[in-house]
Amino acid sequence: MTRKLAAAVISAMLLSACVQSSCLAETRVVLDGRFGDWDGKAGLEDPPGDAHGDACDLVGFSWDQDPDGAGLYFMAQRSAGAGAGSARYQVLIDTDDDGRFDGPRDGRVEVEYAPASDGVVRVQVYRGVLQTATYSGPWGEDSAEGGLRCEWHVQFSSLGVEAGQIVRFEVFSARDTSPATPVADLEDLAARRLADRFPDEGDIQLAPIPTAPAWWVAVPLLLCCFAAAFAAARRRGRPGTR
Ligand SMILES: [Ca+2]
Ligand SMILES: [Ca+2]
Ligand SMILES: [Ca+2]
Repeated sequence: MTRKLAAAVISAMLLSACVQSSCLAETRVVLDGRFGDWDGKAGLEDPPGDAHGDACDLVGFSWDQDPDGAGLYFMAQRSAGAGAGSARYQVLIDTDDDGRFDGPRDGRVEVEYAPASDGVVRVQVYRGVLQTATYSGPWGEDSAEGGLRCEWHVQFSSLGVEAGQIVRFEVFSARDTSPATPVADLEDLAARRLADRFPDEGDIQLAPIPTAPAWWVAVPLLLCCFAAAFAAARRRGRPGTR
């Protein structure tokens, strides 16, 4: 094996190792009511003290995509002044990226969080007016832990979202004692008995959902390296090429 071919093989092996190690190093979010797995994930702070006459003042919201592109994880954090009372969150999802959140194909995720009930989180997913999923689990801090943070997951299949789609979302908070609110008239939080909005203006747009696992990237790169090295070795072996 020539030195250049050996160098190409070693480079390819190093590339593969880098891709594999980066995949292994990525922390996956786990629905367990613990929040260390959210370190380094996408998210933004929300100003404290801007909620509308309600204890459910959002101070942070984070999100993360499933590694296999099957859905999204969310994590909401409210201010310490909120106490440990129950809360309600509403995530509106613009699934067709038309800037509206109340279309017949748009999604709505209703989340009820009860710290006093062992931090249980109940999730209801709607597509338009159709409820497509409901589930629950102990995915929030309980009262003894402060009752401020909770996490949940939404499958894209329950929203009608397919791989590669751009989606937007925005979040509202309220006491869980508030009645269900219509999606229309989004800006009038007080009339809808909602407390806070995230983000304060606009929405969060997510990049197309990646579906290819890392080895889909690594294998073609490795094949290209080997092909280039093999071609170089053949050129050097031909008479008159040196
Ligand atoms: Ca977790
Ligand atoms: Ca806030
Ligand atoms: Ca829409």
